[in-house]
Amino acid sequence: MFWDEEIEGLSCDEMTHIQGEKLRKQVKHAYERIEFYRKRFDAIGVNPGEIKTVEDISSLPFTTKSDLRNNYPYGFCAVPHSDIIRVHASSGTTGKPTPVFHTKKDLENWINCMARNCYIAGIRQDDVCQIAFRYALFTGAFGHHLGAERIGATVIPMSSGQTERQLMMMQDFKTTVLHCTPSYAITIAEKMIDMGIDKRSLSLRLGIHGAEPMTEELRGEIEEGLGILSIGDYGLTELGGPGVSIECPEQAGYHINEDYFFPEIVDPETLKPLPDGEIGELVFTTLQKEALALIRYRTRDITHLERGRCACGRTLIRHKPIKGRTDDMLIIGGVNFFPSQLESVLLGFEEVEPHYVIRLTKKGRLDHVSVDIETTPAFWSKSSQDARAGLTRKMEMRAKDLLGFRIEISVVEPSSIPRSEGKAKRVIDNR
Ligand code: DLL
Repeated sequence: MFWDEEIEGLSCDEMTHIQGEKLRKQVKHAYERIEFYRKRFDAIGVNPGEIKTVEDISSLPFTTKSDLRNNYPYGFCAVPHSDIIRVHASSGTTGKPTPVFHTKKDLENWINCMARNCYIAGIRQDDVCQIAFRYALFTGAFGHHLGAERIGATVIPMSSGQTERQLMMMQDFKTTVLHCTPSYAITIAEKMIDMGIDKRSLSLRLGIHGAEPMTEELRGEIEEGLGILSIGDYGLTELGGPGVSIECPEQAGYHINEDYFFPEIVDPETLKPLPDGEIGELVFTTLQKEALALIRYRTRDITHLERGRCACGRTLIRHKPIKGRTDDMLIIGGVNFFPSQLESVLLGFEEVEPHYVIRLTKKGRLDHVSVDIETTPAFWSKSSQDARAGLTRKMEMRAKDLLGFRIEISVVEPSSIPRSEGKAKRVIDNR
């Protein structure tokens, strides 16, 4: 039933014990091999020998993306460069990328994490997996490719884009699993309608979607549009990419590979650890890395943790869907909110499609938020000006109830907003 019988059903005590052992070694490795950590530990008077159990982790310093940037490219590399067999990097388009390095063992561990994740999601040997993440420095495609291949499934390395061709391959090779971002899944579902392909004529049954947030409403659109079960998949380049956590078919939180990544939730302001169940910033310490050991890495992602056996039988600790990132949080007129909260409101209306942009501008000294959202083709073609104005009014009222201030919403023509093949850009800040 499980990919890793010994790990996935461990009791909390057993897991904590294993984590403690691994943490001790990882901290020693980081201290001895990475100058940045040696200096940080010494500066705050922490001796790695004092770290004996996971409870001791709170005495360790945090690591941020700026720390990685300031030590680009090899400052955090804990092994001789000749031991590195693979480099990936973040998908950001500006500035220097954030790299991740793999030794042979790191790559093998990544494959195991990804195979475990693909298995947890429900992939089996007789599946045909179409990888529609981009093959590039970006980790998404390679991770999914390696994991599905390790299970023994058939892998089609399509990369993202060429949506008509994606659909042709799905038809001809009877693809059962689609791996891509949630926004690209929506783009594919829409193209299917344009091409007159009936979803029931495809063999697709499962989608694994990650690299960007997926609200329940967006998941509903994907499941309905493609006729599949949609599973959320989480990770970040700095930790290797995907392979950190994944949902099982219960869709009740993301099981973390906690024998590889030790999770904490901290208050992003005070950096104090928060108890299970409280919402805060997700922080990870790697437990088995050779090349890029990271201590208390601040992901900026906001969520909470939940312990206990899942209905799937696994005990791996779960995090809830990511609400947003601390650096994506919008502060308008003193109110903090995440784009995902607004998305939930908008997609609650059946007259609209999941294609929208949020624009932030200044009106005088005040921040102004406006949203353009496409309607369904049926609504657009049948509705009068009054009906469209009535719909925007209803959406604006619902948004105001949630956020407490007015957002200007316009419904726009179907297909007028650019489609995404990777991570969607939904917020344009012109302030
Ligand atoms: O997006 C790795 C990945 C590839 C994960 C494919 C899953 C599937 P980065 O480009 O470094 O790496 O971006 C990492 O993306 O800190 C989150 O803010 C966001 N993110 C990733 N997965 C999810 C998810 C890859 N399931 C950043 N839900 C992370 C919400 C996600 N946000």
